[in-house]
Amino acid sequence: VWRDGMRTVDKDVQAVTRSIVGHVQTSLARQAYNLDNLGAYQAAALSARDDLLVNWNTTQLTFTRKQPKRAYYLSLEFLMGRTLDNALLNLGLKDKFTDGVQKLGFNMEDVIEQERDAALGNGGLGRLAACYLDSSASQELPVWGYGLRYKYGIFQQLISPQGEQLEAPDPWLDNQNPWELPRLDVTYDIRFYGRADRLDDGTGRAVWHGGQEVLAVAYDVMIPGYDTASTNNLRLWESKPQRGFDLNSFNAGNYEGAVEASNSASAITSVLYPNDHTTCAPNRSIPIHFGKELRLKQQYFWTAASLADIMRRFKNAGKNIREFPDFVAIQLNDTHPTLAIPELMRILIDDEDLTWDQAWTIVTNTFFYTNHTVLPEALEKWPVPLIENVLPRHMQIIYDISMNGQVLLASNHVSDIQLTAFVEGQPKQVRMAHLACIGSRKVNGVAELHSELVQTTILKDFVEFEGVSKFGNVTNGITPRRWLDQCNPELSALITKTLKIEKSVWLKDLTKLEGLLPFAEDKAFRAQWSAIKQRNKERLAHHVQTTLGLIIRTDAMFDVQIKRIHEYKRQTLNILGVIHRYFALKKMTPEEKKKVNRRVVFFAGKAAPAYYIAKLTIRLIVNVARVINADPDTKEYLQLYFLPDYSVSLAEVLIPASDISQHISTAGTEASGTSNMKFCLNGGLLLGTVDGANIEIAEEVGENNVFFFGHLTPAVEDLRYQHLYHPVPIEEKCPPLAFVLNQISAGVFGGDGVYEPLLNTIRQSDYYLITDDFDSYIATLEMVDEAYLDKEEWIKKSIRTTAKMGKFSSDRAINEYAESYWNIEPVSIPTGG
Ligand code: 26Y
Repeated sequence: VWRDGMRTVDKDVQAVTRSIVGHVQTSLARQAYNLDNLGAYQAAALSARDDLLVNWNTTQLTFTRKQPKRAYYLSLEFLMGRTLDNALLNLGLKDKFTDGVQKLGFNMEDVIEQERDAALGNGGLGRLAACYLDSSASQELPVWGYGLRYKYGIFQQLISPQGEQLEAPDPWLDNQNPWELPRLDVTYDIRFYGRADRLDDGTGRAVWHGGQEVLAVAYDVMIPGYDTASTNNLRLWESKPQRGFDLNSFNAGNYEGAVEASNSASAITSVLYPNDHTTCAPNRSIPIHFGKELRLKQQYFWTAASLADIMRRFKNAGKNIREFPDFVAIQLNDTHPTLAIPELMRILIDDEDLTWDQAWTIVTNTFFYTNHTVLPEALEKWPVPLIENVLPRHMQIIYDISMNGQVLLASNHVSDIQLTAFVEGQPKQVRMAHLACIGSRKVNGVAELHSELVQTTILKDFVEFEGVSKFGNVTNGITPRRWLDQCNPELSALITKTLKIEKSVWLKDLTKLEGLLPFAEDKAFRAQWSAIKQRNKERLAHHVQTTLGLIIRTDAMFDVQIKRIHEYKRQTLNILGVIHRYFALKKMTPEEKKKVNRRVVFFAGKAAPAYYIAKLTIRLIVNVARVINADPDTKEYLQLYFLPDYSVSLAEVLIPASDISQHISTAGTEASGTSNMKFCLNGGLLLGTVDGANIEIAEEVGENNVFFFGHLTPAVEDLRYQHLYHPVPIEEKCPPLAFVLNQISAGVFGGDGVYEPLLNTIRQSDYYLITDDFDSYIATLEMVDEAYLDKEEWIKKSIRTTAKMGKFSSDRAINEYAESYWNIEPVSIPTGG
C-alpha cells in the first residue's frame, strides 16, 4: 500500500488508537483513563509490535520458501538505542501514532522518552552493527544478526561530587521489553570443559565429552526496514542452567555444587564487558586474568549457539553439506567471534565426518573478518592453558590449523615458517586476529587508511603469505534514518521540501543530498538552515536543564566531543585546549573580550571502569568546568559541560545541536570513527586529525570545509622514538602547554595532586603526541573561531558538508559487503496490510 510516498501499513488514526487502547486493557490490564506516560509507551509499543510481527512473519516465510543465500552478522555488541520512534518511522506510522496518542491525551515526545535504551554495546563497533541491521532490512537483504541477550547492558555512569566516574548496573529489562520474542522452543546445549579424545581411526576425529552443559535460549528482536515490509531478525542468546541444576553433581549427592553450577550457567549472559580497546585492565595490581574465563565462555557460548542454529536452518533446507558456503556467509565483527572458526571445523569433522581438507575449504569460504583496531593493547590473545581447560577440542583444532599453515608454508618454500605460528609467547597465547585472518575468505578494515595499516602492520606477514587480494576496505557508514530523519526531524523536512523529492527517496539514496549544493547560495535557505540549528541548540539546552538543572546559553558556538574516553582519542588535548583558552580570556581587557567568539564546550563519554587514566581525565574535565563556569571574568565567553551517562539517545540530542565536533585521535589510531559522519550529516563541521574516516569525509566535502591539524601517520613512530631517546622538556618544546600543565599541578582546579599521573603521561613518554600536536591544535581552534564569526560563510560550509555526505550511508557500506564479500542478493518481500 503506497501512501505519502511510503509503503506503509494501511491503518488510520482511529485504528491506531483502537489498537493502543486494546493493549492498555488486555495486555497491560489497566484503564485508559488513569494511564501514565510509561503505560502509554508500553501500549503504543505493543501496538507497533503487532505491525512489525506481520512483516517479520512474511519476511521469514519468504526466506524459507525462496532459500536465498543468507549472511549472518556475528557481533558481541548491538548498540540499538530506543526502538519505538525508529520502528514507527520505518513503518511510515509516526504521524498516525502521534495523532493517536494525542487523542488519548499524551504527547508523543514524552511517550518516546519513556523507553530505556537497549545499550548492548560499548561504542562504535556495537553501534555500527545496529546501523548495518537497519540498512540490511531497508535494502531487503537476507541478513540476520546474532548476539547475546545481556541482562545488564553498558553500565550507567554517575559523576560523584568530586567529579569521579561511578558505575551503576543497567537493568534495562526490568520494565519488560516489548521488542523481543522469547523462543523457548529454540534451544541448544553448549558444552564447556570436559575431555577431548582423539579417535585412533586415522580420520582425525575426536569425541568431546563430560564437563558442563549450558542451555542457550533464543530471543528474537524484529528489525524493520525503512519503507519496506522487509523485517529481519536479530537473534540474541540467553544462558540458562540446563535443567535448573547440574545432574552430575546432583547424582553425586552434591546439592551445593549443583546450585553453584546453575549460578554459573546464567552468569554467562549476565553482563556486557565494559572494556573497549583493552583486553585486560591497564595499570592495575590485581591479576589481569581476573574475569577472563567468563569472557571466553561468553564468546564460545554465543558462537556455538549461533553456528548450531545456522547449521540447523541449512540442513532443514535439505542441501548437501558441501554447499554450505553457497548458502551461508558469516561476518565476524572483530575477533570476538573467532572461535566460530574452530567450532565449524569441529562440527564438520567430528559430527559431519568430513576430512580436514574438506572442512577447511568450507570454513575458509564461509567466514569474513572485519578488523576494527590496530592498537596493540586491543588485540585479543587467549592463553593456551585457559582454552585447553574450557574448550579442549578447540585447542587441538587450533594447533592443527597452525601446524597445517606451517606445512603449507614449508611446501611453498616460504623460509619464515613463524608466519602462521599464531600460537606463541610465554606463556603461550593464541593471537585471535591471526586465526580470524587465516580462517576467513576476506579480511577488511573500516576506512581507507585503517585498511592500509592492517595490511602493513598487524597482518603484514599474512599479506605476503596469502596475497593482497584477500585484503580489502569497506569504509563504515551510518543509517540516515536514525541519524538524520529521526534525530533531526526539522532538518529532514527542510531537505525534503528543498529537494522536491519524497523523503523515502533521498533517505534510501543519500547521494541525492547533493541537490542541496546550489541552495548554499540562497540567503533565505541559509536563514532556514541556521534557524533549525538554533532550535536544535535550544532543544539540547532544554534537555540539559530538565535532566541536570543547568542553564546553558544558546547564543554561542556549540563545540562537542562525545565518544569513549581513551588516551588515543585525546580528550586530554581538548581539555588542555579549553584551559589554555580560559587563561587567555582571563588576560584580556573588556574591549578585547567583546571580539571573542563565545563557546560552549561539551564532553560526554564513559571510561572503562578499570581505566585509571581515562577516569582521571573525566575528573579533570568536571573540575575545570566547575571553575570556569563560576568565573565571572570568563563565563560569558566560555562554558564547559561534562554530560553524564552518554548513550545513543543522548547522542541523538547532542549531534543535531553541534556547530563543530572534535575527532582528534593521534594519527593512525582511530580506525574510522562513525560519529564524525553523524555530525557532518547534520551540518556540523569537523575539527580533526588526518585519521580514520576524517580523511574520506574531507575528500567528499572538500578540505576547505573541514579543520585539520596535527602530525600525519608516517611521522608518529619517529616522534615516539624521539620522546624516548631525545626527550625535550615541555618548557622548551611547548611553553603554552607547560603553563597549562603547571596550573593544573598548582591546584587551580583543585584535586590536591590527583592529576599528576595523568599529567605525567604527557610529561614522560607522551605516547599519544599531545606535546607535538598542541600548537597546531590551538592554531586551528583559532581558525575555527575566525571562520564562525563570518556567519553566512559558516552556514554555507554547513550546507555543503551535509550535501556531500552521501557516501557515508550505511546502505552503501552494507551493499559493498553484500556484493563483494557475501555474494547475497535482495529478496523482495510482498507487502501485507
Ligand atoms: C577485546 C575487547 C576488549 C574489545 C571490545 C570492544 C575490543 C574493542 C572493542 C570495541 C572497539 C570499537 O568500538 N572500535 C571502533 O569501531 C568503530 C566501528 O568500526 C570504528 O569506527 C572506531 O574507529 C573503532 O574504534
